Order: sequence, then structure tokens, then C-alpha cells
Amino acid sequence: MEISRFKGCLLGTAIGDSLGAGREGSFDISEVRDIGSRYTDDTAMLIGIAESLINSRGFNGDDMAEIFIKNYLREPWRGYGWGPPRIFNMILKDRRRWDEMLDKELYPGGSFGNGAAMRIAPIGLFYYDEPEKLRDVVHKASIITHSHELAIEGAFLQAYAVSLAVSESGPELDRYQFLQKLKESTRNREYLKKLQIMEDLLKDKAERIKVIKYLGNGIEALNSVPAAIYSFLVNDDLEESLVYAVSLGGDADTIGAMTGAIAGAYYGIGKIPIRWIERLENRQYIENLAERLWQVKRDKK
Ligand code: RVK
Ligand code: MG
Ligand code: MG
Repeated sequence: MEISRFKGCLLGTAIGDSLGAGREGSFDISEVRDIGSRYTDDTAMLIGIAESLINSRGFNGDDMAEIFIKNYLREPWRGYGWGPPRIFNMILKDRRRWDEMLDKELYPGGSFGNGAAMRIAPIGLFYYDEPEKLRDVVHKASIITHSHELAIEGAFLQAYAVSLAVSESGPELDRYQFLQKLKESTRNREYLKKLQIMEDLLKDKAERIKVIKYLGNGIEALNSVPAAIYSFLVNDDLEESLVYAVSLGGDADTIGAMTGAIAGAYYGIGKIPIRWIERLENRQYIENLAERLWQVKRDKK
């Protein structure tokens, strides 16, 4: 497994997040090509997952929740969603456990936001060669804050897309085969429908407005994970994938972050424009984190 792809995945997330951060929630669908100076909660929580996988040499729920909380308390201003800080508080102050599906006490049926999917990529890297384990760990890492089926399935598809991207070895990406594998892996009809529509949109080279209409660009996992997968599949390089993802507007930082994770895992750090790498906040730390994650994975094999 190439270390450059682990680095590409984590840096790609932070860059996609920083590229979209300024316009989260806007209707602006023009193109931006320069990243802002800060990333948001998406990257902060993804860093937390990577730190915990390294720390525990795999998944450990208590440790992951503790790291999420520690990172949140250090930087509460990163622009977190409404639910997670409340859940952190329940764990910290009320001594609740990470696996109590605490989001069900905030939202009926639990949160279907994209907060689990946006942070999940390191799990896709770490368990890329263990698909059953991947599903199980994605489930556990999601329910700390997101236990709605749509949030968990979105996180699974995002992690699985990262695992496919990081292990893809052909000279050229077979988009339809990639999509086919995602379709075969999903256990949810609503995601399956979106993946089927995605195939038609790819074939038609559909207008952006149509993509937004059919795939969505919102804060719900179902309306953002498909948009990120599509942004990766419809473009031919990393830069264009990220510019395209953010140009869909809506939850731009998160769609940018998730696209960056998949595209970074596929293309590797070498294909990230230098001007983005140079401007990225905490770049060295994130790159080292990817290296450490790669080492822990290598030593476990
Ligand atoms: C601010 C009704 C529900 C729901 C349910 C909606 C950062 C709510 C990142 C809620 C991401 C929102 C984003 C987010 C990640 C979810 N019924 N509405 N059952 N479940 N929602 O609070 O971590 O930007 O409108 O779990 O998923 O950049 O406010 O947070 O864009 O989804 O936050 O869900 O958010 P939360 P999150
Ligand atoms: Mg964010
Ligand atoms: Mg967002």
C-alpha cells in the first residue's frame, strides 16, 4: 500500500474542506480555485479518527470518543454541527457511554446528518483490505454521534469508496466498475437509487444543476455522500474533482472534504497542486498523521 495515497487522502480532505469552507450553506455554484486559510470540523474530526486508530492500533470506542471531545474542547470554533457538541457534553458531564446512540435523544430516530461520513476516511484506509471489518468499524465509529441508518450507510459508502480508491491499481479508472462495486455493497434502497441515477448522470455528462437536483448538496448524508462520489468519478484529476465538488454549493466544505478523501486516496499526494499544499493549515501534522497511520497498518499486516 502506497504511503503517498494515505497522505493524499488526509491532505485531500483538509484541502477540500478549506476550499469549500467559505461558502458552506450558500447557493453559490461558481468555481473557486484557491483554498481559504482554515479547515473546519470535518477535518478536525477526521484527524480525531486517525489519531485514535493510531493510538489504539485499531478501533476503540472509548478512546475515539475521548479524542473527539479533547479536540473539540481545544478548538470549539471549527464550525461543528448542532448535535456532536451536545453529545460530547453528555459523555463528559453525564458520564454516558460512546455506544448509547446518544443522538437519538436529540433527533427522533437519530441524526441523518453527514457528520459520520465526513470524518470516516481513515477507517477506509486502515481497513481497506478487510471489507467485513470495514462495515463493522464504520458502524461503531458512526454511532458515537450518528445512529440513523442513512448516516451510517452514507459513512459506509464513503469509507468503502476510499478503500476502493486506495487499492485501485489499473492504469485508468474504470468509473462504471467503481460504481458497480458501490452498488453491490450498499444495503439501503435510497442509496442504491442515487447510485443508479449517478450512472445516468455520468453517461449524460449532466449539467451541474441537474446533478444537484438528483444527487443533492445538503447537510444530510444521503444528499452529500453521493455528490462527493460523483465529483470524484466525473472528473479526470484531483484538482478538477475538488473544484467541481465545491461548485455544487450547499454543504460545500463537507462535499469538498469527502471528495478530497476519495480523490486523494486515488491520485496520491503527488497530484495535489503545490499552491494548495503550501497554504494548508497544519499541513505537516496531517502529513505525519497519514504516515503514522500507514505505519501502524503495515506493522499489523
Ligand atoms: C456546520 C431532522 C435532522 C435529523 C433528524 C439535520 C458542519 C439537522 C459540517 C442538523 C457538516 C443537521 C455538518 C446536522 C455535519 C439530522 N431530523 N433533522 N433526525 N438528523 N438533521 O447535528 O455532525 O457544518 O438540521 O448531527 O451531522 O461541515 O442540524 O450534525 O456540514 O442535519 O456540520 O446534523 O453536521 P448533526 P453533523
Ligand atoms: Mg465543516
Ligand atoms: Mg459542512
